[in-house]
Amino acid sequence: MRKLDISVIGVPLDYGQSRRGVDMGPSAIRYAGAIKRLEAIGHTLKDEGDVQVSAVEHKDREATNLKNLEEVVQATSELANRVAEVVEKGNFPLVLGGDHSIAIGTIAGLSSKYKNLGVIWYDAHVDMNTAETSPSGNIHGMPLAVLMGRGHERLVNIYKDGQKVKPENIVIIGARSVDPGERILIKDLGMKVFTMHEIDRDGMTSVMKEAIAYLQSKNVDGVHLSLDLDGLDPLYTPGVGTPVPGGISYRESHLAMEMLEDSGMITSAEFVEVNPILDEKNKTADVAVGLMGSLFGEKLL
Ligand code: B3U
Ligand code: MN
Ligand code: MN
Repeated sequence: MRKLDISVIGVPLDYGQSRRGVDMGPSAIRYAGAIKRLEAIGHTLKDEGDVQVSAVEHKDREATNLKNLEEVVQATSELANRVAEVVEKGNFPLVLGGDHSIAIGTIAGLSSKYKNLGVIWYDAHVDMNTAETSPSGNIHGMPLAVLMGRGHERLVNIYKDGQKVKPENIVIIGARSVDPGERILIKDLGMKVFTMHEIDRDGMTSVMKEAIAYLQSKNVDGVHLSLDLDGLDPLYTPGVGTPVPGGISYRESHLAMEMLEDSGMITSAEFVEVNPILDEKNKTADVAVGLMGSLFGEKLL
């Protein structure tokens, strides 16, 4: 098993969507024992604290249907710098959200080191809306489009200009809520998506084997896991802003994490959308920390 130097960065950002509480995600995940859990496996942990998130004055806002654009730009820009520092010193970035718009910053920062990054997007949604297609104006429904170079230029050009990930280097797992504009983009770009249909039909073992082999065939120089807790069924992770029934089970999710650990390919990770206000006794944060255990090599025997 790899022994990693893991740098934990919290991003208490809730401006990428419309429900309060997801800004408390990093605290809930720390409270659920993330640091000790990973230290017990044998890794070295450094808690780098939280990225500063603040409201921006309203006077100079541009007219856009993107909600809280200034705040998201500010926080994700700082996050990108912090992630870049972490990878430049050779540490493994583990980012705690916050809503999923933080992925714009995480992956922008990773682009300082990885020139052909692979991404696993574990999510009920595909997060590929743009200002034109978004039904909500919520930026947490847009990060994957932004990272492929599509969307508002202030977001696309965070950290450095343009596309951060190639569409063919992305694998989406768990999708079951896709908007019409997102469907068109997926088809146009020929993206690799394992919806709940494939997971039900072929089983998680087969899906993960195929996902891992697919990314290996792209000769990626690193793989980022972006795990939205709403990828799991709300039975297991009720503390999320937009739960969608019919999701990935607790056991399938642990298996997926264990198979990723066995592959040795994951070089960074983020766990997002934990909302303690909507949760039941920190259940969702507990699941997040359990999944981290499996992803980082915890073994039963
Ligand atoms: N696709 C919808 C809903 C959504 C996306 N991500 C989450 N919810 N968590 C949207 O608003 O773009
Ligand atoms: Mn998401
Ligand atoms: Mn989601």
